[in-house]
Amino acid sequence: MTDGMFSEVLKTFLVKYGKEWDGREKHKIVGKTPLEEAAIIVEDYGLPCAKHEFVNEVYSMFSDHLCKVKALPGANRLIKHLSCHGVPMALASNSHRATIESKISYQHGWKESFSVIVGSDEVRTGKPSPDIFLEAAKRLNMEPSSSLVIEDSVIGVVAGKAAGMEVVAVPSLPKQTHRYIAADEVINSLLDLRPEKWGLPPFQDWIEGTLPSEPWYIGGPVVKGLGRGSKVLGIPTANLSTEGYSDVLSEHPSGVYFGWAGLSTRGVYKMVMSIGWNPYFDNAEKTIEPWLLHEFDEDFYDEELHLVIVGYIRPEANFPSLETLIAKIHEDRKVAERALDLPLYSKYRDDPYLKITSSKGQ
Ligand code: ADP
Ligand code: RBF
Ligand code: MG
Repeated sequence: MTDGMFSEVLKTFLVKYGKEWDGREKHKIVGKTPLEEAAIIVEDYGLPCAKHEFVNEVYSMFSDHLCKVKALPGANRLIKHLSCHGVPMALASNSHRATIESKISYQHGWKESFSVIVGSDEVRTGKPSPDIFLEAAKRLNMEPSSSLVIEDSVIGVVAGKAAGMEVVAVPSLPKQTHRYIAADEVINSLLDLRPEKWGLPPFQDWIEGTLPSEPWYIGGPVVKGLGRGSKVLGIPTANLSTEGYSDVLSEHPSGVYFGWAGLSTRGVYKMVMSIGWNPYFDNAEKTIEPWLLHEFDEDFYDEELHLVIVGYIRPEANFPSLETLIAKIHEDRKVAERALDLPLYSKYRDDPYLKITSSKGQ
């Protein structure tokens, strides 16, 4: 239950008790069983109800919301890929089996892809005990040592390692990598999983260093950033405000993307950008930083900038020096410049969104 929807339900629930959910407890409940979750929240908020009452109430509210839960970025792609290649898959969660089943019933093709489901109510102890994973391997008829666990919680990583499995962590909260040291690898999103590293068939949808996506759209006036782009890196980025884009941004992991940029009074240009916290600078705020691949004679703050984003290049990374960061960004530029000439991507140059002169909206 580590998705945004659960926070929404909790918020509503706590209001009934005159309390406010501030999300601070989020890292404490990630990966816990429903009862453990309840114990933490009931205690932290001093709620006048018993753990099981909490569970019953919250989960009945929650089940009304399950149909709105969106798959994580890259989840459908991964599931389709593995099931096309006949890789046996299990869903092993600290949630109860009934919750898991109703949750995945809204995701197209998932039920058929997971031949085994194990909930924490089906074993003696939930994660971090290895029971859930060992039971999953047993039902799949697989050796634990030849199983790969993909986990978003620290507790789950510990459970996977205790089961003798290889574990890739995909933290559900940003800036948490350091808490996942037990994992064999920590990746930023499922888009970054390289199945061949784990003896699984590689993805075949990468094209010349880029991963195509359905186009997505963001735009608004160019705002002041932290003043580092041109000054520190020699790479100006026309920052957009993240306000109003929380939905789009939560559907797309932080990382380096590319596409087309339309400036209301000037034209349409190739564009490569980073979205995220810029690990090298460890910014407190998430920023959207498009670099328009064109030489301009002047600044264009406050001008309307519209972006059509057509693909992904890589996750944001930290670098040992400013020089290596700059070199990497120039490499991104080359990848984007070349890819945008492919018909697959070049066709979006004519997207009407790039020519709209009014503010926001698609
Ligand atoms: P800030 O931190 O305020 O974003 P930057 O040093 O990143 O400052 O500079 C970005 C500004 O430079 C943009 O807002 C824009 O007005 C201008 N600019 C000039 N050329 C470009 C370009 N090729 N791509 C993006 N912005 C550019
Ligand atoms: N910053 C990072 O800390 N890590 C990165 O991997 C990274 N990649 C970037 C890729 C591109 C294409 C661009 C335009 C910027 C990238 N930056 C990255 C962001 C850079 O640090 C940022 O533009 C400056 O901090 C200016 O605000
Ligand atoms: Mg900038």
